[in-house]
Amino acid sequence: EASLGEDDKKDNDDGFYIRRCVELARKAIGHTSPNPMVGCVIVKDGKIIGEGFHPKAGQPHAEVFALRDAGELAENSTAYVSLEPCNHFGRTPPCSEALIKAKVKKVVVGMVDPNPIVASRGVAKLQDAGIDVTVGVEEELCKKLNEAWIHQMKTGNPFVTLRYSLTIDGGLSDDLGEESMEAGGYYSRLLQEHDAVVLSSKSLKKYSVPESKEPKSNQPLRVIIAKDPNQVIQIEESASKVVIFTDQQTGVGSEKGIETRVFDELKLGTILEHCKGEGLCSVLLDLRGGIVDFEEILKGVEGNLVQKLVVEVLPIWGGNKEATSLEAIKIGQKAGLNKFEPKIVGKSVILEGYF
Ligand code: AOF
Ligand code: ZN
Repeated sequence: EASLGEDDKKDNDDGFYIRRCVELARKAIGHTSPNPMVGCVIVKDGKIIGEGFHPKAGQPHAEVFALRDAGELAENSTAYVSLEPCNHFGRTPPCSEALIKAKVKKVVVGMVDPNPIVASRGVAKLQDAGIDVTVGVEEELCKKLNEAWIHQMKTGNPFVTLRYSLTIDGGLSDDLGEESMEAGGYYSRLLQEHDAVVLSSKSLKKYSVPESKEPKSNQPLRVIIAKDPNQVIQIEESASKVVIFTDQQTGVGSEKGIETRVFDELKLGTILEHCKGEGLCSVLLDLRGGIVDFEEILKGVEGNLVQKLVVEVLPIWGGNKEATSLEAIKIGQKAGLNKFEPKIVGKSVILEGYF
């Protein structure tokens, strides 16, 4: 993504600096879970004197890095943060206190923290200390940045993205577009953004287990749904973790002692419940090869198990029309796909929607 230049500053400086916070926060994409991505800039006399972002759960928050960067100049400055500063002792001490100690004059916050242990207490603490606080600048952008984390924080359930490919004549396809797996390709980015990807073992016959090609990327846990009885799943050595989910009927042999979990029934609900139990905050359901059938996916959508839909339309003909029946159309309609601007990625069209 292009960096923000002086030209983007326009007349609304608060918006400009919060957009810069979001840009900084994104540097840690895929690395902060179960924490959000957060960016912070310290501004004095119209100049940025400090910048920081939260790199990883357990490490200091964005504000701490930005204040360190600014040093003593932080006195009488304005701090911009994409998420409300925290006010609790968690893995790290409260950022509200760090801002007060640094004697900042004003704090501009993108959005309040939905975390019940923070929820407006950070803002209150700053105000009690006489700091001028503005809340809700570029709020939509800040919410989009952490859509998965916000959902997980509010519901306790993982944020689930459903993905499938359609051919130009509306059939279902097991293919990905040529550029989709490359660095900058949308699939590579999806992998980077999610804690886990759920795949069908059927898709592995034709494709190797996908890994994000983004530089220094997080690699999601790869959950492989074993659908072929007695299939031996062979997986190349890789940095990312793999786990096989299977049911009692199928059973599955695995090479190199890959971790295998056996369930009574491999239903969408069971799969996601297990992901939740493992502390996974976001899950990508990649429908290639079929994880569960569309009827069940539709039920999952209706039961609010799935939050987001990403469809890749490939410039080829002749996908499987039977599998795309009525349910697939209903799923697309429910996600309001027609309201969204399609993106052209390589030779594919990508549609995104929310349920
Ligand atoms: C901020 N700035 O950069 C982040 C915040 O376990 P801890 O101590 O890291 O606390 C995690 C919580 O702190 C997280 O759930 C969220 O509410 C807040 N994260 N807050 O002011 C940051 N990462
Ligand atoms: Zn904090």
